[in-house]
Amino acid sequence: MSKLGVGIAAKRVCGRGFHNSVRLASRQPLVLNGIEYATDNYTNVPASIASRVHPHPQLPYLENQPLALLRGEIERVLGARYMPIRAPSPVVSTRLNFDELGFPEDHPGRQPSDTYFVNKNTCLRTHTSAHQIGAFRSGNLRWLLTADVFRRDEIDSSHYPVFHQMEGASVWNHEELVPGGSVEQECVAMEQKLANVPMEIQDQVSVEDAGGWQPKHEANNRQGAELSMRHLKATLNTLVYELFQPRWALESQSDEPLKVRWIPAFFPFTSPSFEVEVWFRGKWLEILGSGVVQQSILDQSGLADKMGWAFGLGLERIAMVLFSIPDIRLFWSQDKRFLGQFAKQSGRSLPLMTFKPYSKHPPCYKDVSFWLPPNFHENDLFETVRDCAGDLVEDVECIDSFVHLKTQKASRCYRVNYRSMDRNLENEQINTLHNAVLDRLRREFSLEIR
Ligand code: FA5
Ligand code: MG
Repeated sequence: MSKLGVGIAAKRVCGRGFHNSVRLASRQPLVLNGIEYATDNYTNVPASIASRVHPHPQLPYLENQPLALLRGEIERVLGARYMPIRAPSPVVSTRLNFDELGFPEDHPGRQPSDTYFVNKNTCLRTHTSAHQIGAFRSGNLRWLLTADVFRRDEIDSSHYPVFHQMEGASVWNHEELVPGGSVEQECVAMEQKLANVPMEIQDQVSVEDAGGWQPKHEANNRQGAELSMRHLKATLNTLVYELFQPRWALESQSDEPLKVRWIPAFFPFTSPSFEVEVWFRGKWLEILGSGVVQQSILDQSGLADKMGWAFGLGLERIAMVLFSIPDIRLFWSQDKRFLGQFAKQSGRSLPLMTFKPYSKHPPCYKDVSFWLPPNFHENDLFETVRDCAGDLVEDVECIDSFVHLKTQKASRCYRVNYRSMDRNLENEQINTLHNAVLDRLRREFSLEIR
């Protein structure tokens, strides 16, 4: 289920039953990129996150960075007709990130437990869609925007509070969306190529299940909406094929073709909406969300007479699979043993290589057990650990939970796994770190540690 769709991203079972919490505000201005922002009781950006805020996204633009190689490949596959846009600072208004996109007031994505708030009306963008209207307003009808996005989330090898997305979109005048017109010609060209490659496309979703056509489609240009959707599917199936086929061919032992499937989704800013999944290493991997752009978005963009599609994909998730990168923290490594492996190989912009882990240093587990205070969300715990230990924390897992029969107090026990990616950690150092975590939990959330 999509985080920005009908539900919240799947959380560990232990996380259920927690209430959302808002960290006590210091009321001192928050400085991000040298700019001071007023704070209030929504403010929940810790120092470790504030230090990741830059005027533009960084990693997808660094040489020898896997995320940069992947961005380059996606731009190459989609072609020069898509205007590449490097996003501005991630500090955006909640109007841009939520309201203008049609998020209802009570949408879970708006909770301070899930989103970093600078103050009530300003947040760190949680998705590239925050810039959809801006990109359209600047006059681009086809574009591909890259940004760092921020979400409060669990801690494990595939979740990090900052990750990168690319958002693409294409819209046309209604006159172009007619049989035999330029859009249909592009569809036919892409579909003919796809018909001749070894890829199985599972695409039986009914439009009704995917949110249905919009009122304006039904009233005005249903045929145009159908062509937009057809173009979206041909474009993204082509992208999936180009990205995954070389890897699939190298790894798959059988004659089985690469498989992609389209499943219904819900996003407030597209309808019909779909998620795209790729069958890889024995499971379906969700790589993107997409759909036909809501008319309200086009109206706000000054493009009321147009129609088209948009999608948003996660770069880390794809790069981890394509290059066999085992831990999402590695993307932030400056270690030559990491970046050196992604030095460009001649002739290929996206090297067909498998990352070789250069070390596996021993882990160090520390548990923390406490009585659950009211209004505490497990993301508060995750973030406190992250803020104290930085990238030395690999995983935090709920290992026990029970309710005391007499007092009815709920107890939780979490196991924190500390492990460095590039050196051995001394037990003493970890004890100091872990004690700092416990101190802060006591101070900031009045946790009764057991
Ligand atoms: C969105 O963010 C929508 N804005 C996508 C969209 C754009 C839909 C345009 C329609 C039109 P979602 O939360 O599902 O949706 O994230 C999109 C993609 O980002 C996911 O498919 C996944 O590839 C990636 N992603 C999401 N959460 C994470 C995470 N915690 N870690 C790594 N990648 C993630
Ligand atoms: Mg999703």
